[in-house]
Amino acid sequence: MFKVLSLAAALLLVAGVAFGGIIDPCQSTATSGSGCVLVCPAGDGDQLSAKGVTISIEINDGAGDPIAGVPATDFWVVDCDPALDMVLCGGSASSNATAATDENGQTTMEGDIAAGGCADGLSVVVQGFVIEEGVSCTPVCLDIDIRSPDMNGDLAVNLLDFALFGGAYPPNAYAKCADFNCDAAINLQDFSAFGLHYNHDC
Ligand SMILES: [Ca+2]
Ligand SMILES: [Ca+2]
Repeated sequence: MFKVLSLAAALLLVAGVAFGGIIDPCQSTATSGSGCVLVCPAGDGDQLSAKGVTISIEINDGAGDPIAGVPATDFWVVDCDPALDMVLCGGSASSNATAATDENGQTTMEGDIAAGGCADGLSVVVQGFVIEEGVSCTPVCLDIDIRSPDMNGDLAVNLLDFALFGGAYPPNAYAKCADFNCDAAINLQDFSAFGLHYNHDC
């Protein structure tokens, strides 16, 4: 009996220690507007802020208390749906927060994302954990469409991508990943965006 009680006490102690100051992805939040962002492996694509999709982040512990001082470099974004294959350039360095979390546990992500490939939604990662929501703690998927001249996601914009782009250019069938400004048409505007990033890589 004593052993059981002391085990329970030890567990409570561990739980108590773990509760404070440890990031809880489900108690944390990530929000943004909806939009379309062109990314390039070279990191010279659209700024999230310029496209109206600045990501607001709040980091809390298991008790719902804010955690200050989480470094900017501990944040990055990933494709909500791995099947759409957005590929990050430099991994976590591809998309950091603007600053460490403040006393309210808050920071933002406003800059560019160094990446290739295509995505129809982004999740925010903090220290390797995807920020979650709801009672079932499911990953937050922000309504941000990612398009890149690096269409095959090998982190270089070259002739392979040009062939893919050409394959989606009228009169060929529309392919959303080649619609770099998400205006439901593939035309000279998209071609111009492609040309701007030709030969770019990480
Ligand atoms: Ca490529
Ligand atoms: Ca377009």
